[in-house]
Order: sequence, then structure tokens, then C-alpha cells
Amino acid sequence: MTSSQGFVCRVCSARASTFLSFGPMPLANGFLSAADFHGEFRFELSVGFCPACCMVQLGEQPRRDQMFGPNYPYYSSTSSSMSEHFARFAATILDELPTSERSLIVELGSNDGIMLRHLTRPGVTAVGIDPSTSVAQRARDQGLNIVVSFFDADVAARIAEEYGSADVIVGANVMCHIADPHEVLRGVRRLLKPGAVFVFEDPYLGDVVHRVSYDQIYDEHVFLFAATSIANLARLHDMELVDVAPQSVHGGSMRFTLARLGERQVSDRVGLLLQQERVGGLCNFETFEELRRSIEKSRDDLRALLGGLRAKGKRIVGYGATSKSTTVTNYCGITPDLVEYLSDTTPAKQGKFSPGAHIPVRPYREFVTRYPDYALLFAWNHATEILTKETEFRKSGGRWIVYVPSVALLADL
Ligand code: DWN
Ligand code: ZN
Repeated sequence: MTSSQGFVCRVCSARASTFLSFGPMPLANGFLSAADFHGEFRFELSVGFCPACCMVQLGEQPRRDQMFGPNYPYYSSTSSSMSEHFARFAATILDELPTSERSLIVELGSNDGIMLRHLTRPGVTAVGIDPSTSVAQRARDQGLNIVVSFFDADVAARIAEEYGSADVIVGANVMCHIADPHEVLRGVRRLLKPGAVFVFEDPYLGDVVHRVSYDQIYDEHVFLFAATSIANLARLHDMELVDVAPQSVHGGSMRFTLARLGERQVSDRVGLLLQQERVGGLCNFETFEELRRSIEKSRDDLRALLGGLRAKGKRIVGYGATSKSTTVTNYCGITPDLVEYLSDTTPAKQGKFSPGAHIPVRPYREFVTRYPDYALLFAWNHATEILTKETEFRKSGGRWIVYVPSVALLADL
């Protein structure tokens, strides 16, 4: 794609330049029945970079109620390592609270309660907000306090009225999903107590660039954040980035802490990361042109590998019907003749077909009952957990195919 194509930056209204167009794409979590193939929703997936505020973002995002409807099928608690991660994250949030009084924590995008259940403690009111009734109900079933809604300044005002101001607002894998970050920050400012912080983590742009993990680009991820772009966004709301903490989850994430301007000491880690991003070219368009070339090579290599194996009659199964796999299967032209089915532990996805590519999604027991020759690791961000669990597959002669950071067969473990 040429850099002359562009759009208006959602953060600063400057002209953002498109660096990659994927073509028409379905919703990443739009798992569907065969009866619904005809008329399946698609939109033009493209990604661009704003040279003024350094925000990497989609050219177009479907409406939020199309993506996060009542049947949203991603349940955060499907991974045990993520459950452990959120228990640790919650512990750091609880450390933020004043010891003597009753405290309020608000979690944006609380999903099935994977973190909120660790925040709900005596002396603490923990309120989760999530727009999808499917996952919100799972959280409510555990007795958690959930507001089923998108978060905006009005919702913030309602929560403040009912519970008072928040000691901490927290969010994991939610900020990068919201097309209007200004509305969120207005709400956050409205709801936070003086001196309190907003802590959120999302996939980190630096990791996407270094690992060529282009499958983090799909409808739901309207932004790929860096410290530079978050610092610029915060400044527009008289807030500042006061801390950063890299996280290994989801293929490399960053935890950002924002506070009102001047209310908190800024950690040295912020300046160091901003400098690292400058030196590493995260604010240069050339970095993203280079990324586009690496993505195109990854696509060609994966197609060639899968095609070659199928020509030899090998069976290939996808492991994890991830949102990320929707980008890979559609961009690389992976259809059921290349990948027989996607194995997934989520009941809401099983028996359906993958968005766009229409690969069947089958229960995990099918994978263990008749191992394929090759498993394409779509849930590569959970590799440690999965490879530990799947030693029998390797022992039976099965091989893992990975595509992050490059297309390869995993060496013997
Ligand atoms: O930001 C987002 C992240 C946090 O979660 C959302 N936009 C949607 C979602 O993205 P994803 O679908 O790419 O996430 P995961 O966590 O990589 O998805 C893993 C999938 O694999 C789930 O459907 C569960 C499945 N799974 C499995 O079948 N066996 C997962 C594990 C660990 C397993 O052992
Ligand atoms: Zn901008």
C-alpha cells in the first residue's frame, strides 16, 4: 500500500498514513453457522500511523455493537496462565488502595470476571463494566458486580453518583478496543479521586513490530499503543503517563499508569521507554513500511509451508480459534483444504465456522483423539501453557507450526 493513502487520526486529528491494507475482513470473533455464510459482514481492514502523535490505528473499525454484542464468544478465563497473570495484576492494584477507608475499584472491560474476582474483597467495592452480556453473565454468576454497558462519561457519572469516586480504575485489553479514547479519558477523569490512577494494559506496539505479530491487527484492536502515543493522548486530557511496566502476556503487552497532571511522581521508566521508542524508530513511518514487508514475507512463507505439507498428504489442524487467527487465515488465504479444523476449548465457538475462511471449529477432544501430523499454533501467545500440556502430541510424532516471529517448525523440545 502506498503511504499517500490516509485518514484522520482519532487522537490528534492530524493526517495518518496507511501502511498496510488487508482487504475485506470479517469480524475476528464473528464465528458463524453455515446458514449465515451468505451475507457475512466484512469491512476494509487497513492500518496506519499518525506522524503527529505516533498512534498506530485502523483506518476503519466496525460499529462497537457489531463487535461486542450479546453473544461475544471470547471468555478470558480459558487460559490458566492468564488467570494467574490477573491474580498478580489484581494484587498490585490492591496495593494502591488506602488502608483505612472503604475503597472503590472500577474495571473497564471486565469480561468473565477473570480479574474482578480477585479485586472483590472486604472493604473494597469492585465494579466491572462490560458491554457483552455473554461474558458479563459469567461474571455475575460468580456474584460479581457488573454494569452491562460500554464505558463513557455518562456511565462514569452514574457510577460516581452511586458509589462515589474511584481509588483506581483498571482495564486489561480494553483501551485498545475503543475507537474514542477521548470519551474514555473524560469518563476516567470524572470518576477518579484526586491523586488516583488509571492503570491499563494492552498489546505493545514495540512487540508487534519486533515479532511481526501482525495477527494483533483486527477489527477489535483499533489501536496499537506505545508509550509515546499514550503520553501524547494523556496530555490532551491534562493527564500524564506516570509509569510503564512490560508484561509477557498476549505476545508482549505494556501496562500504562495515568494520573492527572502533576498529581503523581513520574517514574524514570517512562523516560527510558520513550527514549527507547525514539531510538527504535517506533515514531518513524519507515519502521512500518519495513513491518509491511516482513508481514508480506510471513504470509508467503506460511502459504508455501502449508501448501507443501498438504501436497505430501499431511493433516494440519489449527490450535486455538483465536481472534488473531481470523487475520491470519483470511490474509494468507488459509481455507479448510489447508487446515482441516480449528481445535478450541470454548463451547461458544465449537460447532461453528471461523469468520471469513469458514474453517470448522471443533472441541479439543477431537485433537487428542486423533492427533494431526501438524498443529498450527494460532494461540501462540499461550505457547508455554500449551506446549507443557501437549507433550503427548509431540511424542506421537506431531509437529508444531509457528508463524511468530517467523514461519517455522518448532524444534524438538
Ligand atoms: O484483546 C483481546 C484478547 C485479550 O483476547 C480480544 N480482542 C480477544 C481475545 O483475543 P484472542 O482470541 O486472540 O485471545 P487468545 O487468548 O489468544 O485466545 C485463545 C483461544 O484459544 C481461546 O478461544 C481459547 C483457546 N484455547 C484453547 O483451545 N486451548 C486456549 C488455550 C490456552 C488452550 O489450551
Ligand atoms: Zn495523531
